[in-house]
Amino acid sequence: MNDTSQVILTTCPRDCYDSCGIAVVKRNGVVSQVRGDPAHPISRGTLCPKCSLGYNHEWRDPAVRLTRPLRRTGRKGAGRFEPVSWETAVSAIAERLTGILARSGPHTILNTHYTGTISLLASFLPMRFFHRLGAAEVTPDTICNMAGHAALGYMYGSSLDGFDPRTVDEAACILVWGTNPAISGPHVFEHWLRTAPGTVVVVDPIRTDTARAAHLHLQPYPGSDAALAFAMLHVMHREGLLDRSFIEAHTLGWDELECQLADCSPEWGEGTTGVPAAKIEQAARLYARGPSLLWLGQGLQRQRHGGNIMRACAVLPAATGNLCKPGAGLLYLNWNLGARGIDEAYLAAPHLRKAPATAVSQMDLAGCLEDAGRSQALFCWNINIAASNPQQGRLRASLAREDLFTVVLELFQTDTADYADFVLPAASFLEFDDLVASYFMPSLSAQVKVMEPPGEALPNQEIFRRLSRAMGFPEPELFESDAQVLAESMRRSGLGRDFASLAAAGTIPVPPVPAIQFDGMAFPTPSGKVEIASARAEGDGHPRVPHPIVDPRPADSRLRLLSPASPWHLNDSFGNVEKARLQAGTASVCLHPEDAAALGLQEGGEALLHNETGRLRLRVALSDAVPRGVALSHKGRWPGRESSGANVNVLNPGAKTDMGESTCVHGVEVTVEPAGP
Ligand SMILES: Nc1nc2c(c(=O)[nH]1)N[C@H]1C(S)=C(S)[C@@H](COP(=O)(O)OP(=O)(O)OC[C@H]3O[C@@H](n4cnc5c(=O)[nH]c(N)nc54)[C@H](O)[C@@H]3O)O[C@H]1N2
Ligand SMILES: Nc1nc2c(c(=O)[nH]1)N[C@H]1C(S)=C(S)[C@@H](COP(=O)(O)OP(=O)(O)OC[C@H]3O[C@@H](n4cnc5c(=O)[nH]c(N)nc54)[C@H](O)[C@@H]3O)O[C@H]1N2
Ligand code: SF4
Ligand SMILES: [Mo]
Repeated sequence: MNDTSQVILTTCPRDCYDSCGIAVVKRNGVVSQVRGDPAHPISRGTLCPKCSLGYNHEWRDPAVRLTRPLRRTGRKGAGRFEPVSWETAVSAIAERLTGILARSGPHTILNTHYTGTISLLASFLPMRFFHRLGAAEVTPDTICNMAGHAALGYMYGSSLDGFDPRTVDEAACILVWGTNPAISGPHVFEHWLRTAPGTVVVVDPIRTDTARAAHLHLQPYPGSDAALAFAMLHVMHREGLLDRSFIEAHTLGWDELECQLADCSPEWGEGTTGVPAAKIEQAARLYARGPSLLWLGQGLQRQRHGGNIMRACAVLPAATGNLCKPGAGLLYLNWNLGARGIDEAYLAAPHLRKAPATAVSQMDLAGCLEDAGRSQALFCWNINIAASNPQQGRLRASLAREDLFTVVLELFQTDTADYADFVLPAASFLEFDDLVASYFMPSLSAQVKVMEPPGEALPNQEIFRRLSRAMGFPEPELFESDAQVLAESMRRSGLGRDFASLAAAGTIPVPPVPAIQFDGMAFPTPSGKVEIASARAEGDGHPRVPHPIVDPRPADSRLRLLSPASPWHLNDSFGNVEKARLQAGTASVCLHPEDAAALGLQEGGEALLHNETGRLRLRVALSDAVPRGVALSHKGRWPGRESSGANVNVLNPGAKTDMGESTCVHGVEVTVEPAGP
């Protein structure tokens, strides 16, 4: 028996709170299984079911993956292509770009990208090419979390320095607000939140599995969270639970907020948010007593006034002194790469850009692509806009523009790839070395090559090296190899390790021991304090302080549509994994039984959802986990694989949040009625 078996550690780079450690089993040099690393503190030996299915089937199947560069032969969107050599593809793209640069200028070349992979080389190195090109930047975070970043930036000076989750044992209370880790970070949920000794309070309009596992669940109507935060502050104020000395020493503008509290009694809060006054009081006391952690979700700020909501909720830690000590603090994303020794500017090389980039919100993308004066070419990499962006109908119509030169880098033939002039096959995370930084745990991990890419697929960064060469760009930064960048990144990190040593460890904690958030009360704002009142916000045209404003309830018996994370998809990834599709079942909308009865809908029946933006037929499911007035339909389906040819984003008008020009995808309103035959 010459059977040799080998286990290689690597890391899942999906856009997920978990950043699971992976163990890849190879037999006789061939990958036989991709599973969880038993020694990894978060994954502990198991991957989530979607990754387990995807990584052991379609992601390693050359018959499903893109393996050769493709050139369009049919009309846009038809998905008809012919294989061409890399040389043909790259020189044709370079020729077309050179013409556009000369005729229309670099600002008409749009760069859309996001977090299809969050590994550092595959997401930052391509930016060197786009900076050098001078392309317009479709602001990535506006599809996800920009309102929260803007809001916390004004108040705390940073949205990327969260509490250290490793101090959870010292927290008496953990307030989880507008995130559902039971789905969006299943291992963080299982091994961090569920094992926490403190009292868990969850704020979510839906009775999610995260809410079911909590000691206390507050169920506000979507978009009413600022009022809920103000009602909690009212209780703390009335009952002497505020930390006056912290407020005095470390915050700015408290009095401008305090004067608004008198009107925000728990009874007012109940009327405004739907949360019983007694529960508001209970949550306020639990949180204020502390020490308390506050986890502010990305789902929370996807509302019309998402920025104001984030600011109002983020007052709680400052008002109660739940900051700058173990077991206290707030977390949005732990994504300060500098704190892990990663030099983002080295990776992305923004100095290659000669003039400031034209910025386009993802909410304006469809409109921009309709206008040939603003858009001559479009690059899509690490993103699947035909599935994930708003205004799906309008966007797809604009992608069909014959004169819009479109290049898509992908692992799979997605709906977006169907509109490309050239589809370039990208290597997956199993096929090249890279680095991964979790956005929840303070850690750094290795992504390790365990197999060759299928066919001629290449990592994103190598594709852009080839394009840089074809464009005749001379800068050496554009040609630095992965090995050089990994070595240089590790050297700059000051961690005293090279990539091989990180790869042997899999994941390392950085810093090695738990840190105190904003240690020494050092807030990176202009005043050095928590700016409850912000002159910068005011200068940008926003209110100086947060207000207890609530989005009006939908009129004309429309429902509020929430489309959060699905357990069987990671955004739109795994939408083509057959076993995950079976598990996810037919696309559905979940309604409260009383709403369904009033609308004449039954379990298993067909509903038509429609609004000024689009229409979509969905199977009806009933559950009282969904409150009255709300409709729930998860994101993540591939439009082309649905009988309707669309997914839930066909209903999203792409309205912008109050701050950051970001998505308010959980603020969509729809009419729901029985679908005709
Ligand atoms: N209705 C609704 N819509 C939403 C949301 C919602 O809550 N509701 N959420 C929004 C949010 S938060 C986000 S972040 C977006 C994300 O939406 P998408 O951008 O669609 O996100 P992903 O599915 O993570 O990744 C996109 C693509 O990247 C590809 N990919 C993976 N690895 C690589 C690689 O190494 N190279 C290349 N070139 N491609 C790769 C995958 O195959 C995938 O097709 O969706 C948004 N859309
Ligand atoms: N399985 C899986 N995991 C994922 C993803 C996925 O698609 N699938 N996506 C990844 C990405 S890109 C992101 S950004 C994160 C997002 O993960 P989360 O931060 O968890 O965000 P969402 O899934 O959009 O919504 C979370 C919860 O917010 C609630 N919510 C909606 N509106 C409101 C409101 O007005 N107030 C309050 N209090 N709650 C509200 C929803 O009911 C939902 O239960 O997850 C990541 N992880
Ligand atoms: S998607 Fe998230 S839960 Fe699933 S394996 Fe990757 S990191 Fe873990
Ligand atoms: Mo996201």
